[in-house]
Amino acid sequence: MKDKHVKSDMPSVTISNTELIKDASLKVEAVTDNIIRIHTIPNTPDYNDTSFALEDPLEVKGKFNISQYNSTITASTNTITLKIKTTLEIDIYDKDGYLLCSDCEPANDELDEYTKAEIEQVKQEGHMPDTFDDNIKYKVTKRIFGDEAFYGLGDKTGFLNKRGYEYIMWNSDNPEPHVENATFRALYKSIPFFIVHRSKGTYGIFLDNTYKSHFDLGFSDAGSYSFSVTDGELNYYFIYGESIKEVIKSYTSLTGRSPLPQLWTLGYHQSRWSYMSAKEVLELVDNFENYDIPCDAIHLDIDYMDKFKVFTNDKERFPSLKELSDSLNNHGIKLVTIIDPGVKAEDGYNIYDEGIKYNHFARSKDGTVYHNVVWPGDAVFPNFTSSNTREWWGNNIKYLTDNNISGIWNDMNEPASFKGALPDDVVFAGDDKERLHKEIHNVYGHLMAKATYEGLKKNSQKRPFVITRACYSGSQKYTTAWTGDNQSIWTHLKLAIPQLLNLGLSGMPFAGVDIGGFGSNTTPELLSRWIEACCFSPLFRNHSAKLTHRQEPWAFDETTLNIYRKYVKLHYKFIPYLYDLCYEESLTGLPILRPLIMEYEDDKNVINCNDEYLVGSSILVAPITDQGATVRSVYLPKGVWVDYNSGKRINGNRYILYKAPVDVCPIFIKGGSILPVYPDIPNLAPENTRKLIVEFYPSDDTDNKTNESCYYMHYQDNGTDFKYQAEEYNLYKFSFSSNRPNGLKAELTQNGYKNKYTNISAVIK
Ligand code: MIG
Repeated sequence: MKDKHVKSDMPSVTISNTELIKDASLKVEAVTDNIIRIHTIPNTPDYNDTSFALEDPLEVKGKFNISQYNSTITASTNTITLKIKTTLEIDIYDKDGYLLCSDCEPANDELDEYTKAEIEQVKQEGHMPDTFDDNIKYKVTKRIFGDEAFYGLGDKTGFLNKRGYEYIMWNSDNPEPHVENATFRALYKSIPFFIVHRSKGTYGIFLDNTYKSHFDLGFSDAGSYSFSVTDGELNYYFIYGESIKEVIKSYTSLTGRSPLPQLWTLGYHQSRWSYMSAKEVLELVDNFENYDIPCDAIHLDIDYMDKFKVFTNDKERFPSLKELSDSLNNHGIKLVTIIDPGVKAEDGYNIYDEGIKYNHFARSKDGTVYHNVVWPGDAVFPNFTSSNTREWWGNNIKYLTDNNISGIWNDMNEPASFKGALPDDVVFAGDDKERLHKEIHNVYGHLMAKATYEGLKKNSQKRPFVITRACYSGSQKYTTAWTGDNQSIWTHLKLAIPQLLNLGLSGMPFAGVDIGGFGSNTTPELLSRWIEACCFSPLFRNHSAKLTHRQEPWAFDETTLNIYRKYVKLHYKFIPYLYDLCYEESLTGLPILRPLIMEYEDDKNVINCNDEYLVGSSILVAPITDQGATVRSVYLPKGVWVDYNSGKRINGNRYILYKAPVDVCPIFIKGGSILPVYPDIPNLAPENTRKLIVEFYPSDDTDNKTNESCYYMHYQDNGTDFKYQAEEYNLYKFSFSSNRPNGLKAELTQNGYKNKYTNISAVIK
C-alpha cells in the first residue's frame, strides 16, 4: 500500500479531456517491455495511487517509443506495439505484427429484451437470472477472436478454462455446494488475474482494483470478453508473454511469490471441526502411530477457544495448549490453531479492551465501533488496513507462539458475518486515509494474512505457516490457502483439480482442498478417491464439519485405511520433489501443480483438461473422480511416460484406457526424469529427513539399459528458518549416465548447509 510512482520518468501516453472518461485521464505506461499498465487518473487533487497487491513501489522501466499518426497513437516496446485510438480503444500486436488483443464495442445485454417486471417475477419464484446489477464505473470489452482459452481468476468454481462463464470478485462465504451456477460466480477469494492463451500468443490481464468487479469471458457474448469495476479507478496490467509460464513470472514479479515454507508444512495435516479436548488430540497421535500413517500437523478448530474469543483457550477442554503442543512435538507433530477476525465485544476481555482503547476496530459511518455477530456472538472487526492494528494483531500472536503453536489458520476473513453483510460504508482508517468497506472487503483477508505472517515471523523467527480462506492478488507472499467449505460429494472431488490448478496459475501455489469433503458425509470410496486425487497437493489436509461422519483415515474399514496409508506414504515419498518445486516457485512464481496446457502449450487436446494435472513437469496424475468407476481414459502428452503403478513404458500423444480399482490412482512419470524421494518416514522431523533416494526413470527400460543421460537440481536447507537467505543451503546436481558404472553422479554445486544427507542412494526404475 504505497504511493506507487517513484520512478516514472519514462515516456507514457496520457489521454485526457475525452467524452468517454469524464473527470479523469487515461494513462498508458510500460512497466517493462512486456507489462503495460493502463489506468485512469482522476482530476482530484487528493488522489493517491496505491495498491494492496504490490508490496514495493512500482517501477516503470519499460522503453516506450511513441508516435502519432492522425488520431492513432502508436507506442512500442521491444516486444509489443500498442495502437491507441482517441476512442480509447487499444489494439496490441506482437513483434510479428500479429493482433493479440483488441478492444471492441460492448455487446448488447440479452436481458434488455425483458421488462423489469418480468425479471422481478422470475426472481420472486426463486430463480436467479444471471444479471450483474451493480453500477459499473468502468468497463473494458475485448474481442474474442475464437482461439482463446481463459485460465486463472483464483478459486472460482467450474472448469479449468473459464471461457463462456462469468465471475464476480466479492469475497463470499456460502456453504451451499459450490457449483458453476450464477450463485457461485463469487467465492471466498478475489484474484482478479487471468491468462488468455491463444494458438499464437499468450497474455495476462491483472485488474488491480479491490472494489466489486465483474468478469465476463464470452458469457453474454461469444465474440467478446469484458471486465468492469464498480468504483475506484480502472487499473489494469496487460502482461505479454511468450508462454503461460512467462506470463505467470511477470504477474508474480508484480504481486510477489510464495516464500519457501517450513518443510513440515508439506506433510499430512489432520483436522476436524472440532477436536474437543486435549485428550482427543492425544488419541489421534496414538492412532497415527498405531496405524502407521505419517502425520505432521493436527489442527484445532474454534472450540479450543474460551467462548470463541481469539487468543484464549478453553481452560477445561484445553487446560494447557503448551503442554499439548509439547507432547505432540515429542512425536514430531505440530499443532495449528484457527483464528477468526471477529473479536468478542465483552468488557474485561483483554483483546477487546485494548482494541477499543487503541482504536483498532472498524467504525460505522457515525463514528461508533461497528458491531456484527460471528462465532463469539456480538463482535467487532479489527481494521487491518492500519499498520498499527496489524502490528497489534501480530503481537497478540505471541500468545500462540508462547504455547508452541506452529501455524495459524485464518477463517471467516471475507469477512463473513451472521447478521447480514457489513454495510458498504463501514469505515477503515488506514495509514494514509480512510477507506470504506466496499473498497476493503476484498482485501480484508489479505491484510489479516499479512498481519499474521508478520506476527508469526516476529514471534517465532521461523518461516510463518498461515492458511487463509479469503485473499486477494499478492496474498501468496504471506499465506497458503484452502478452498473453504466444500462438501463430501463427487462433484467437489472433481472440482478440486481445476480449482487448485487455477489457484496455481493465479500465483497461489500452496493451496489445498478439504480432503474427504467438509460438509455432508463422505463414504469409504469417496474418501479413498479423494486421498488419491490430492496425493500431491502441497496443502494436504483432511477436514470435516461438525455433525458430519468422522473421516479420519481409520474411520471406516481396513480397505479404506490401507488405501489411505498408501497415498499418504506416496505423498511423503515425493516431498523432496515438492520442496524443490517450492524452491523453484519462490524464484519464478511457477505453480507446483500445473495444468497440462502449461507444459504442452501447442497441444490442443489439453486446452480443456479438467481431470488430469502435472506435478512440476515430471509427474502426471489422472485420478478417478467418478463413483463406481474403475477404469478411465487418460491423455498422455507427447513423449514416453512410465506407468508408476506397473513400471510399463507408454508412448504419449494419445489417449489410453487405464484400469484403476479403488486402491489405484493412475500416475505417470515422464520418461527421462530424475526424482529425489524419501524412504518410508513417519513425519518430517529433522532426524527423518537425512536420507535421500534418487530415482531415475529412463524412457527405455529394455534390459534395464539406457543411453539416456539427464540431470536434476535438488535443493536442501534446514527447512525451518531464514538462514537460507544467508546462503545456508545446498544445491545438488544429480546426473545419470549409462556410461558410468553406477549411473548416478551427485555433485554439490552450492554447499552452505552443514547438515547434509547422511546417505544418498540411487535406484533405476
Ligand atoms: O461458520 O470454524 O470454512 O473450515 O471448520 C463455520 C468452523 C466456520 C468455516 C470454515 C471451516 C471451519 C468452520 N468455519
